[in-house]
Amino acid sequence: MKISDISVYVCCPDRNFVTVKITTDEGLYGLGDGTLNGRELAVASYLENHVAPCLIGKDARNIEDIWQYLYKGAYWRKGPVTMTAIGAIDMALWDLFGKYTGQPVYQLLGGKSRKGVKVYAHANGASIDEVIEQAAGFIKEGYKAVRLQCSIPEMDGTYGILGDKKDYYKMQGDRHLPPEQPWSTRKYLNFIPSLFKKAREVLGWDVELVHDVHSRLTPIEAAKLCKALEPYDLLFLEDVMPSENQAEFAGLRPHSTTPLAIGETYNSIWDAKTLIETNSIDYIRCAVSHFGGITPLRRLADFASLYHVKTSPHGAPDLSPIALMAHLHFNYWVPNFGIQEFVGFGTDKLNSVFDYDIYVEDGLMKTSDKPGLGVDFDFSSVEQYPYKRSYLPVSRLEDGTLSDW
Ligand code: KDG
Ligand code: MG
Repeated sequence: MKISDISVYVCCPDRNFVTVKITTDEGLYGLGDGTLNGRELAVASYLENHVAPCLIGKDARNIEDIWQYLYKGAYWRKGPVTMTAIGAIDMALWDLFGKYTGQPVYQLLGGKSRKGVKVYAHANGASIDEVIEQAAGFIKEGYKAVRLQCSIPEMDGTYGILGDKKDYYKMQGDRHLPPEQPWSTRKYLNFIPSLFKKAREVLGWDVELVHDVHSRLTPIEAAKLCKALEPYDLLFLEDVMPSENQAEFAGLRPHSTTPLAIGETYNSIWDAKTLIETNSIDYIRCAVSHFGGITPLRRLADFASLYHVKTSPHGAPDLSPIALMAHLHFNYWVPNFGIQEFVGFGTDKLNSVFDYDIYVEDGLMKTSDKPGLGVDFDFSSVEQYPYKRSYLPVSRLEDGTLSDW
């Protein structure tokens, strides 16, 4: 089964997605997600100009060799653009191999380890009551875990806590440039424990609660927050500090038993190695797209299992349904599975472009047994919903200093 064509599609059904299609001489095709929020065209160009020409004629079944060829063979290793491109190719090859063998990908990975994949929903709001009301709605629908994010009083529009009021493109203005948003660590730290206090009072203790700090704290601030939230028994606190300095995380452990999660910006096992082997985290959140595909994610999970670290792949709306399906298959199999982030089924436009085979039942995400990843793509969407330049917001302190986000 030789690779005969690799095509890249960039479309914007309410937000941008990069989709890779690998076609073989047998007429089968596989799909991969190459979306890197705010840098979509860089990945598309890397794929079209640097990756595709090298792969034509290769046997599509040699998934591992192709991964090594693109990773080691390029000399320039890691980095989000490169690894997202490799991730898209790897996903498409697993999809293809599934179609070729007539098996769903989870079966090829080693079969199902569970009945379904536990997910956490997102409750976002402008006030504590709004967030809790949303969370209660999810619990009623059967979700067993919810992430709570709330606007901080007197802090206008901070990314990650705008909830339903966020219009992604309007935020970026007529020139389509990164929106700038204010940040005050003091206001945040003063406020956020009250959200979880009220959540436990109203929602009780059965539901698992998650919160994402978006990498905004220093080590001592992070320690304060971990301690302050300890009474509310979170499933995990995500990205409590910026992700570069792995060694700093070990310093949080003596302060608190609040479980920690990180990994959505990691591109390689080397980004997480120290964190894992020093038992500094509890959940590793690397994504199939930005981490270079199913092939390295499997290696990471096996390594993490030695240290009791569970997987919790990133599941934001800027990962396309192809990545969501790849996570679903991976999660069905992975022995040290923790939980999957799930932001819902997307907009009507998105669902008219991607045809993906998932449903959620009693808080568990499931799929039927279609061969491959179980996802298809409307290739005409490129003309119908062309790419629109778009950026993530930039965060500044109240005095204007550029800050972590
Ligand atoms: O592109 C960045 C988003 O995917 C990210 O900010 C979302 O942090 C996020 C999450 O946990 O879903
Ligand atoms: Mg996050």
